Amino acid sequence: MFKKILIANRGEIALRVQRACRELGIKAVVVYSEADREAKYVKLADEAVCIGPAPSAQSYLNMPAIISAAEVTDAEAIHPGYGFLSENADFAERVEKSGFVFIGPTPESIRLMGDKVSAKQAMIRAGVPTVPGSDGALPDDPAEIKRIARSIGYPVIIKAAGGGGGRGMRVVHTEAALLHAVQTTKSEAAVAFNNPEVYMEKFLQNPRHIEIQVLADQHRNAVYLFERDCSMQRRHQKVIEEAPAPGIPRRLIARIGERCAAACKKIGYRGAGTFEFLYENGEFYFIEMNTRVQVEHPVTEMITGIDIVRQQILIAAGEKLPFTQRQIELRGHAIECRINAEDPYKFTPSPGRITAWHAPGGPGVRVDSHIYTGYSVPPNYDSMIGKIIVHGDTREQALARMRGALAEVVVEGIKTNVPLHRELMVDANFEAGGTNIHYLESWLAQRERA
Ligand code: MV4
Repeated sequence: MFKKILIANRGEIALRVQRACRELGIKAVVVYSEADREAKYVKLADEAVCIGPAPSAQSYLNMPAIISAAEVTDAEAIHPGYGFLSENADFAERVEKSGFVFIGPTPESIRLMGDKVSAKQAMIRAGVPTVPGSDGALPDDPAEIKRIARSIGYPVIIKAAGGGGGRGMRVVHTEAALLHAVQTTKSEAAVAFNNPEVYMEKFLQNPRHIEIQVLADQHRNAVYLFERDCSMQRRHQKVIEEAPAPGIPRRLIARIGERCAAACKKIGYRGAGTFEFLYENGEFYFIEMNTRVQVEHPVTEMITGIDIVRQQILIAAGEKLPFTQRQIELRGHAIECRINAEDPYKFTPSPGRITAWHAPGGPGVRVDSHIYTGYSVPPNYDSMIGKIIVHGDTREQALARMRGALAEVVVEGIKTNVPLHRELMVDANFEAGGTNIHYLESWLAQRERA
């Protein structure tokens, strides 16, 4: 096992990885920017190395600085967390070329999934159902593009191969608008992703976003850890996640989960990963794969009892998965509310000093956060400052526990979205379960009018 790991991230996930290291008896090195110097998890780490000024381009995205930090501290492996360099194949490659272990998939897997066209083709070959669409990237011939759209049927969506997570997409409702939309998406993609390739899919109007968590080791073993429902989102930022997904037949999840695990074996995937699907009218359609640990991983940990970050580390060290698919049981229900330093209704960032922090607690309540009374939320990064996760025997119990946790929590000195969560937890449609990806935005628009 590793003796020392470097954590190439910040905030709650840096603390989360540090906790996993401590439990495994592994020393944790954190890197930090000048803006994060005072953070408690930085002081709590076995060693800490400043890698540059506040802007992430000069610190958390600074590959040479991070690799040098691993060299000077004699770390053996690097955990990238989420965001920043976590899905950067070049970084994974440089980490390994420098003699460290990248705690994640191979650079080849990251690259395969980073290109959404090659990712989709790999999934089709592996037997994972995908959204009906173009066979690979769109050709240049206008007549051919029109023919493809006609055969799919309008509305269609044009997506950049280099995009993902909602970047570089355009919905097209009529043939009259098609070619201009393709051209514009291509030009934007050439600039944004340095790759003009685009592909076409049937546009699904009211899907849910359901994702399957997987773990795969370096010995051809792969399992799925059920699903998460991440439909409650605004502008591609998830706000609430839960597991299992309300109302989806368990047999269907098992079938799709088995396909995901089989796909992992087929492509030689290793580490933690997430298969993102759109779910509409009882059908699953693969859209993208994330090759990192995700913000919402705790809801899966709560329903399975499996520590995903611990498993990432063990897999990277070459160990075999300590369980088979049959041994993984789903227990109860979990819900996560992301706590953001922002105006709860205008969504403008609200960085600054937290003058009071009181964390909720009690049975089935987990808080993943690096904040404390007196902590200053820097203005330079994502506004998420932590997560409240609850678990219950049933969804109703989990909901009741989340309502209690949100009633207890105190964050003073900055604005947070806690008031928004308090309202959503008593919303009749959320309570019923199964709302789609447009629900939150229409709920907010409605609220605005009222
Ligand atoms: C789609 C779609 C409808 N039909 N693809 C947005 C993020 C990116 N991961 C894929 N996205 C979508 N792809 C087809 N064929 C609708 C979305 C979408 C969405 C997906 C998941 C969660 C939130 C979303 C919000 C708007 C659009």
